Amino acid sequence: MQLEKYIIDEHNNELIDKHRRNLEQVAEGINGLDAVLKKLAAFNIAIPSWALGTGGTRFGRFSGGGEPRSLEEKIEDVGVIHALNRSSNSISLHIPWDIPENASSIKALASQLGLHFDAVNSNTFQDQPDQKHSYKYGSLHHVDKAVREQAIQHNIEVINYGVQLGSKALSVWLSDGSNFPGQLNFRKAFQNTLESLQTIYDALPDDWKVWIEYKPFEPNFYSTTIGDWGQSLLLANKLGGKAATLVDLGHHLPNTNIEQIVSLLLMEGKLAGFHFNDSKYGDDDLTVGSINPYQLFLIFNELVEGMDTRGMNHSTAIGWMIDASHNVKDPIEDLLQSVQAIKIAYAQALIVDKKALTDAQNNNDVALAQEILQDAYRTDVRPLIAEASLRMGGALNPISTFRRLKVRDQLIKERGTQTVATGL
Ligand SMILES: [Mn+2]
Repeated sequence: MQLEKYIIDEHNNELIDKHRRNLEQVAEGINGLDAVLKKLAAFNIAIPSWALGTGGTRFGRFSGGGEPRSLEEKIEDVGVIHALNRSSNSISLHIPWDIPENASSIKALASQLGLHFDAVNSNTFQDQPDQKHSYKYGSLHHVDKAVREQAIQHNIEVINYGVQLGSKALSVWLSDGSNFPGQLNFRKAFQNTLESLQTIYDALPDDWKVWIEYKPFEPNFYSTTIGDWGQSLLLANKLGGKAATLVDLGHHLPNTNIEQIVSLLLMEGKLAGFHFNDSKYGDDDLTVGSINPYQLFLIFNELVEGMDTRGMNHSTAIGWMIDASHNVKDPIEDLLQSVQAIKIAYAQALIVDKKALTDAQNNNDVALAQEILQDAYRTDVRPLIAEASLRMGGALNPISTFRRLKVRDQLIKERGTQTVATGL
């Protein structure tokens, strides 16, 4: 289904007076309001193709109704999200869960909805029915060259799909690791991974990048071959200028200072992109901003400061994507909430008084530095997000519009109650 703009406008009209009052109130205290709104309007976050169905755990999966049954329907769902928030103009495909059988018609459907294709993601963490060698003991790091070769070829195949769709990056996350001490020679595992990635790197088109994601544990519980940002950065540096590190918020041990990691990766020009989610314990894949919105703000504060220092375009220089799972929520509502939370943190980071903060840092005025950050964090920037969305033709309140328009009911009518989207 497609949402017509006039339907969104109708609902906006009911909310517009209250919105204007709220905006006026917050606008007063903001320097360079127009520039902030322009940056917010330009900011987009990619939606992964695997997040449009209900997520499951290893214990079970409770799907909701109206889940997309095909890649086409997944793209339509992203179209609904983008029509509502005007901030989700791309989709990130996972191969083989979402193989574009007919690339040109898939591309045409996406562009009709104002969407393009973000990074393509390979999968060597599961065995596929028709594959010769198993990834039980890893893929790119495997002790057997034949297994490594199979995984390399898969990644090259993913690049080829991406080329057909206009993607510009390959995103690699490996589950390679070990479950028990002694199982693996760490150095050989790293060297095999590097050698495999080098072959993949050499197959990248000139204007492509490879993003190397890291994760400390799960599915392996003793070691992960690309377990942290140091290991990812080491690989990226050895590979060359087209390789960089991808940070997934959930892929850190508890209490890791992620804002410091992104600051240094940006300094090195090696921050490829970001996977947003939130967590209480580990890689929980919860809705962005649902547990620790202050951390998200602190990360964005470093992102904005670091990108401005290097003169980078906030919206396009880095890959922004949600990587989360929704076990109990409507996936579209969850994604709308996540995008809003990201934009709130971004807006708060944009309104930090940078000059005052730098002065406070140079004067070792610790209390003032904290005041400056928290002053931005405690500002209710939601009217700014709403205004940016309105100016781009989106909804003032995407979730309430989604509910008012009974989008899920229509999807259930169209697709049925028993549909199951591909993914985890
Ligand atoms: Mn991720």
